Amino acid sequence: WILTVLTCFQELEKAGLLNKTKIAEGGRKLRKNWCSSWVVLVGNSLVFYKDPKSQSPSSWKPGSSRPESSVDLRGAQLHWANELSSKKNVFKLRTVTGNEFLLQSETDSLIREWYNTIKNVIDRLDRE
Ligand code: I3P
Repeated sequence: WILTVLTCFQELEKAGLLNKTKIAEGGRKLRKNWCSSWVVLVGNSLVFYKDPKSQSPSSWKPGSSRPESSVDLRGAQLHWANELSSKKNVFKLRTVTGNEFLLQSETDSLIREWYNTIKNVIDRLDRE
């Protein structure tokens, strides 16, 4: 089981807080609703959790730590998209199913790291 645990840790590539909004669902445009999200890149998926800071301690339950949503990165497209927002440091992630997300951070280095890490996963999956 130690091997299993090690494998799990290897697959966890990155985690952190980003601003997120979904802008399309199945190709249909949605109204923006920016919120802070705890983003975890694990294996082939980007998983979104509610920002722990936005939850009061009294409302926290073990069950509430389940993901809000997750995105399969296989076949996904990633583009810088500063033209799609008044915010800086924005990129767009589009899934094969036509769901589109904008992700943003005020910190240049942080958003670049996220972009590069997600891009590497997408490129790796494209080569498989
Ligand atoms: C939206 C909100 C978003 C903004 C969006 C507005 O208004 O202000 O923050 O996106 O701009 O429409 P509302 O709250 O009334 O829905 P950015 O912060 O990314 O610019 P947009 O419509 O030009 O995308």
